[in-house]
Amino acid sequence: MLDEVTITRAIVTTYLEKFSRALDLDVAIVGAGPSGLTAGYYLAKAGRKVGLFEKKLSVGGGMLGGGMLFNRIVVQDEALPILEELGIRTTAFEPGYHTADAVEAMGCLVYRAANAGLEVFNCISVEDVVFKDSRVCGLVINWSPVESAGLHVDPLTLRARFVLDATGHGADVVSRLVRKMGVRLLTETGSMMGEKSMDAHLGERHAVENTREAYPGLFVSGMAANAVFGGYRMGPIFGGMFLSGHKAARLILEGL
Ligand code: 48H
Repeated sequence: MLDEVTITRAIVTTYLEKFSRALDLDVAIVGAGPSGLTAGYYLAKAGRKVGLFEKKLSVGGGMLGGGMLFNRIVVQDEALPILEELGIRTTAFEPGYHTADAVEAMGCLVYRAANAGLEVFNCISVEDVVFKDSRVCGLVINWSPVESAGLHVDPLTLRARFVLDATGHGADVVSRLVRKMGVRLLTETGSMMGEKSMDAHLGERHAVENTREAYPGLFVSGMAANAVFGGYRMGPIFGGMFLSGHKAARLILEGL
């Protein structure tokens, strides 16, 4: 006979165990889009204690919608080895261009990352960072429905040796840090340089080049990297997002 309260206790107990493990992390990733999940996969694969916080109920960020809701993505040659490693099937279109199903790509990415040990927390918004000795060293989090309902509920806090802002176009973590602390970023101007208009070729290159530390303890990847360091946008080609996540993981592993 199945018991409702045992089902409830199983959920509450194991969630709290998972949450407790995430209170002291090697790396805290914000945003479950392609770049954040790819970084999470490689960091977890390297044996690091890594947690990812996503404010939406669903994971996947901007990849699930493909281009204008046509749920296919395009990737270029350079990114193919990563897609192959993740088990994402691709079809050659024209020389240098490959396509994949956006939903399958996201499913494979989440599956491989979770299997490698990435702990994913959905419906949790990052609303601030922990800031000590001129360094970002943790996250301030709350349930996203609390935020969207405008309830006055104090957040909770976790510690991380490094934080990765993978929040896409808004570069939400870096924006909040700049707004609250008025810090000088590691950009050319010291401030957020802002995303530029569309140039697929440059945008893809910039997403990878701009993947780096934006402030001590705080790295950026994907579209957040272009928003912070001033890169072009690229539309629904996603190779740069996978490559950026891969690079973010490599740089953070060096830092650890
Ligand atoms: C928790 C948060 C918070 C927060 C936001 O936008 P994403 O898919 O991010 P990337 O950079 O991995 O991929 C970008 C790509 O999807 C894209 O938009 C492209 C290629 N655009 C090109 C173009 O020309 O437009 O995912 C970011 C995730 C989302 O799921 C957000 O919900 C989440 O971050 N997020 N999670 N706390 N404060 N802010």
